[in-house]
Amino acid sequence: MPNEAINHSVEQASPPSLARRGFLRRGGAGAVATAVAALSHPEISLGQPGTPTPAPEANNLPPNVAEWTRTLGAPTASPYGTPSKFETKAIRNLYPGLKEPMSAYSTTPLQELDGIITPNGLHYERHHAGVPQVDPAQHRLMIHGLTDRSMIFTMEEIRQFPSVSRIHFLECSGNPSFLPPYGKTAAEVAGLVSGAQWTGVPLRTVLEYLGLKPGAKWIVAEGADGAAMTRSIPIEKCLDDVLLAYSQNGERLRPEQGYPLRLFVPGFEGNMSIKWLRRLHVTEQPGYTREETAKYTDLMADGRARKFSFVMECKSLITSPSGTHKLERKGLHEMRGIAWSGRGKITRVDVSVDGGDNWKPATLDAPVLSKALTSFRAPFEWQGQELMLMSRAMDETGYVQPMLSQLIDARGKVSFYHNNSIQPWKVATSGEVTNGRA
Ligand SMILES: Nc1nc2c(c(=O)[nH]1)N[C@H]1C(S)=C(S)[C@@H](COP(=O)(O)O)O[C@H]1N2
Ligand SMILES: [Mo]
Repeated sequence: MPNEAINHSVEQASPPSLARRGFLRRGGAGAVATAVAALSHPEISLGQPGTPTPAPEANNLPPNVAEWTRTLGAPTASPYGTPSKFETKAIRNLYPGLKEPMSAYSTTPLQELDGIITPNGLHYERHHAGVPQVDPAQHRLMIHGLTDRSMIFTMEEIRQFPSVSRIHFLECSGNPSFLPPYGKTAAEVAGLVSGAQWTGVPLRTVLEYLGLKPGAKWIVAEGADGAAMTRSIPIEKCLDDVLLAYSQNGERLRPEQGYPLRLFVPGFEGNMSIKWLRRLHVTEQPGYTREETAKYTDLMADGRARKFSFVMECKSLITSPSGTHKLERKGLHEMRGIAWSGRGKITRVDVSVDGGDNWKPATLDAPVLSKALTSFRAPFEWQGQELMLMSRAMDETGYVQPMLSQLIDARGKVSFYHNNSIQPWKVATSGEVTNGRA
C-alpha cells in the first residue's frame, strides 16, 4: 500500500480534532494516547502535547510488509481456543498448599485484565481438598429437612427448571488478609476476586417446588469434594438471589469452579458458594460448621469473634497502573480499576494521586450492576514526581470504603478476614509502581 493511502486512513480513523497530520507527526504515539485520553475526559484540557515520545522500536513500519501478511495463517486455531502466545502474563498465580496439602488457591491476574468479566481460565480458585473430577451423570443433589417433600435430583432434572443468567463478582473473604506481607502485584494484593455471568436455577424456584415447612430458617449446603465443605445460609437469602449454578460465562462450570453444580450466593463471602454441591439440608438452626466458627469469622481485639460476616463490603482496586507496572512517559495517563459491593450497586468511585489528601470522582463505565464488578477510570497527570494512587468506592447504601487504619481502629489487629480497605500504589520518580503499603 502506498504511504499516501496509509496516512490518509490514519487521519480518517482519528478523532476529528486530532486529524492534523502535523500533530500526529510531531507528537508521535505518546501524544496521540494523551490526546485520546483527554478526549474521553472532556473536563481535562489538552494543553501542550508535551515532550514528544519516541515511537517504540519497530521494524514493521510502512512500507515494510510483515511476515504474517506475506504467508497464509492456519485455517482454524483449535477445537477450543487459547489466548495469543504473546500474552504470557495473563496467567493465574498458583499457591499450592497452604497448611495442608491440597488446600490451595490461585489468583486472577487483575493487572492484566479489562472490564468486568473474568475469562473462565483465569477465575481465581480456592480449594480445601483439591479439585475433584465429578461425573455429571453420577452426580446428585439431595434436598431434605424442613421441606414438604425431600428429593434427589440428577443434573438433567436441575437444568429443566427455569434458569436465569446474572453477572456477579465472587470474592474470598481472605482477599487479602490484614497481615503482611502485602504482595507486589494487584493479583498478589487482591486477586481472590473475579467476575462472571452465572447461569442457573434460582434456589427459590426449587424450594417452592418442594415446599418449605414452618420453622425453615437456614439451609446447610454441602459439597461433594474431599473437604465436604459445609456452610449455613439464611433462608431469606436462599429465597432472594441464590442460584444453583451450572454455567459460567456461557459454558458449563470449570471443574475448579465446582463442575457440574455449585451454589452461588451473590455478594456473600466466597466460601458460602459451595462447589460440587451435593446436599441442601433445610433446618431451623445454622450448622455452626468448622468453616463458620473456627474459620471465616472475624476475631476482635478483645478475643471475641463476630458471629458470621456474610456480606462482602464495598471495595475498589486500581488495576492499571498497579504494582510492577511502569509509567514510560510524562504527561496524561488513565487510571483504571474495578469496584464492587456485596450490598448492591456501586454509586461512586473517587481517586487520589496524593495519598488521600485530595479526591476527585472517577468515571463509572456501564453496565453498573448489583453485586458485580464495575469498571472505573480517571485521568491523571504525571510529570516525574512521586505519586500515591488510591481509589475509594461507595455503594448504594452510602457505605464508603475505609482506610486500613479505620478498619484496625474498629476491629483491632488480630482480625484476618474481610479486609476491604483502600489499596495505595506508589509511583516513583522513575515511573515504577510499587505497593504503597509495603
Ligand atoms: N465444596 C467446596 N466449596 C467451596 C470451597 C471448597 O474448598 N470446597 N472453597 C470455598 C472458598 S473458600 C471460596 S473463596 C470459593 C472459591 O470459588 P472458586 O474456586 O470458584 O473461585 O469457593 C468456596 N466453595
Ligand atoms: Mo475463600
